[in-house]
Amino acid sequence: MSKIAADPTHPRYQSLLMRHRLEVAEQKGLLAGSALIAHGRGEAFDYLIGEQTIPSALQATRQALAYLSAAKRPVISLNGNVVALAGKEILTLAHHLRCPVEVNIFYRTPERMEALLSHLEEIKQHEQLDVTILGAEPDARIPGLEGPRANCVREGIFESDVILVPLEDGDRCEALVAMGKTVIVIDLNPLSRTAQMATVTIVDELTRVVNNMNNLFESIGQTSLSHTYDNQDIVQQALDHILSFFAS
Ligand code: PTJ
Repeated sequence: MSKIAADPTHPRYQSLLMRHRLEVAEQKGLLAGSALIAHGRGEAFDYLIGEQTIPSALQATRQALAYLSAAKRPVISLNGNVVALAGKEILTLAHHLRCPVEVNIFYRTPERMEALLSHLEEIKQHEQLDVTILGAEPDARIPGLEGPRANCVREGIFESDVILVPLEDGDRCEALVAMGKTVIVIDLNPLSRTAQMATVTIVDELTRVVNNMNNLFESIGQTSLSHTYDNQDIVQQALDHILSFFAS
């Protein structure tokens, strides 16, 4: 790690740390070719929201945790960027929620699947977490999607009632909603189709969200579902926050 990235007092420490994690993951073969472009887009939006968890995002995070805690068959879907940026933290969340994770990637190759699954297995052993890691043997398909990205595991994504899919693409989000699932997404871009389509949209940076969820879980246990929660309004509040950045 470079000297600057290792210095927590550096004003861009978090951003440098995330970039470093991606560099390491790239060397291990965990990432898609366009992973860094996707991250760059996320960084641009994060800059506009002030690199902080805004109140509407915290509201969405609480609602998401309530859905996941109350679910009969919750699952967390993982892609290359998510494993690279928050592998340990997201396995800890799954451990708290007693739910499986499923590696389910957009740019699917056997080599990447193998690298991601063994990387997660290493974290699980090292941290002594009790989590089922799925994805190695897909045996079902998400209806309405073409190609390998429709592949999934029956006891994981396919039969889940509540699914957390950080950094999801619009088509898959739409297909999962069409299957009748409660779909929770984390996406810094409130304008993305994914953000517009999900049941709960958390417009915040992935690692902040997962840390917030773990902290909430460890401090208060479960959060309760809000019956007045309005996801369109939550997304609008994120957009308004970004617009206020330009007005200031
Ligand atoms: O590992 P794979 O093969 O599944 O591929 C993963 C990527 C992310 C490359 C793939 O899903 C992809 O191309 O994603 P998109 O369509 O570029 O969408 C990524 C979305 O995530 C964008 O809207 C970004 O703004 C957002 N984003 C990127 N980094 C973060 C983020 N949102 C929250 N936290 C981040 N750290």
